[in-house]
Amino acid sequence: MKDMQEAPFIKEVRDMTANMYRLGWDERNGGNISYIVPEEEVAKYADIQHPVRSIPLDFDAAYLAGKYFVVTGTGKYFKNVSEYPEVNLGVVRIAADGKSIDLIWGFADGGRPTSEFPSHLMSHIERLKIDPEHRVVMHTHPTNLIAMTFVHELDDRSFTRTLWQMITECLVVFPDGVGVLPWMLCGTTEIGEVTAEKMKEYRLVVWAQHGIFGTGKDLDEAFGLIETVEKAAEIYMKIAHLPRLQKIEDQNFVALAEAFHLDYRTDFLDI
Ligand code: 2HA
Ligand code: ZN
Repeated sequence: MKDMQEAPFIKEVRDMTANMYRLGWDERNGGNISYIVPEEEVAKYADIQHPVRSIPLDFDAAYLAGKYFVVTGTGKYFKNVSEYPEVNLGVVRIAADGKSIDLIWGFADGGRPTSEFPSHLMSHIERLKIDPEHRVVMHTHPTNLIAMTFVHELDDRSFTRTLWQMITECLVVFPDGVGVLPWMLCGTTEIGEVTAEKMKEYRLVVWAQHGIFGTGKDLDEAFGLIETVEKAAEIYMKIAHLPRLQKIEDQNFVALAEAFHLDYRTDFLDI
């Protein structure tokens, strides 16, 4: 059997967590990733017939029964994932009844998936209903985005408009906009449910004063969405207190949408 630590999907998560740590978004145990991988890929690196142990889930994930995920561990630091993947990551399979998960590999010190795993799984379910290619849920604490949630109103439309107005390409990258939730207790099924509800409309959901959830068909897509939002938030935080002499007008968004054939939230424009 090949070495799981060298599996391409583990290597991708090792590289991504190291990159995100260096951006300063994943202090201490901040942030978590879950990534759907095909059974035939996992089977090249582990004995899928004999799980290491079973871990209970406190909600019904039957919709995802039989699916395999790479997931970061609760209490684990992104800083350490690349060097010690077998302790900080797990490869898990959702059990047939959806009420527990089988650990196939990893969490070698007795660990468990991230405390946000319910939010991840509920978001996976909603995104898969919309896009069968969907694979990744990524949660992180981008600095400028969190700052912006202290000084900007928190409705989806106005938050999205401000982000779009900060960089021309924002409308092209996330024409579907971003959903925004007020401060809520994290790590609960309640925040998972409202996050997943927003995921019916958006690939990105902001948690005010906490961070963001990004989704996509691969790690690059989820990360690319989040880094674009974070860059826009950074520009907002640099200019929010300054007089503005120019802006991107709604007419400019219409021109962009025509040029790039965008399917975008026209109801977020004032025209
Ligand atoms: O995994 O980021 O929201 C730690 C967190 C919880
Ligand atoms: Zn968090």
